[in-house]
Amino acid sequence: MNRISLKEMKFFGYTGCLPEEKEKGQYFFVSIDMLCKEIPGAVTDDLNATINYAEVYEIAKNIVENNKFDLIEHLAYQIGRSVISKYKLADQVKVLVRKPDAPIDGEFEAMETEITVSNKEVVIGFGGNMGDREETIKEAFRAIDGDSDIEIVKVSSLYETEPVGYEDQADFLNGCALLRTYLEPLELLHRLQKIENDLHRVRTIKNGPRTMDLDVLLIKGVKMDTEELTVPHPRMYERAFVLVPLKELGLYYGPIPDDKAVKLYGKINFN
Ligand code: PH2
Ligand code: MG
Ligand code: MG
Repeated sequence: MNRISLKEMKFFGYTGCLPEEKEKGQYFFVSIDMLCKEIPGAVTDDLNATINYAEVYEIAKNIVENNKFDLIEHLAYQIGRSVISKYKLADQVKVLVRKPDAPIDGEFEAMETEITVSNKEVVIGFGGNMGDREETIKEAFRAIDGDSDIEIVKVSSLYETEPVGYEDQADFLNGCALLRTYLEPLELLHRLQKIENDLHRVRTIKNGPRTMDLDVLLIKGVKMDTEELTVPHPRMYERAFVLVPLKELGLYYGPIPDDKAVKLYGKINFN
């Protein structure tokens, strides 16, 4: 991968667990590696087509000087998040923070941490079977597009699908989309839930009618199983209404159950 780095920037800051560290402060050394699949400025010699390291320096300096976090890990994470949110070009931002004068009685070079923040590919499924289904899907994607922390990479066609689970309800319009985001899985989930709620999603019957359902199906490199979110989505491989659009996007190659009809409905134009 291509890389732009800032090495061993020296700042005075107040991060530390001990009260004396927060009061007196100490020097921190910060290094940042920004890894990018492509740096167009390398080819075009244009500062606007790359990451301006002078701006990254200012971001790091401000965060170190103006916060009193307990942990150097958290300081590194906050720097990484600020950098990646400003520079979508970066696929990965590694932040190394060293504290050579940590208040420990003994001999050492430094206490150090390295934290990586990365943009990840995320696959979501979407669907709805109430109101103007097509318009609601467009609105959902306008909202996702309007979130500067989430990039829409590609969206499948829409499919008209018979209801699965609770069957006494109208047919759905479904599809899948590939997104790119550095948000943590639960942060992303909460952003998508807010969009569902804004589109008047009311939660009553399990698997019942809804204006808009936005489900996190897959996150590259992530497996998790918590109360709020399980990734990969535990039922996705049983559902043709998920697998057919996934296959269209080139993200699935396996068999597709044929117990419920899934008909191509059309492409959407999001504008
Ligand atoms: N969603 C469900 C349950 N059943 N059936 C179809 N056809 N499409 C859906 O999106 C869907 C469903 C739970 O989210
Ligand atoms: Mg669902
Ligand atoms: Mg859901």
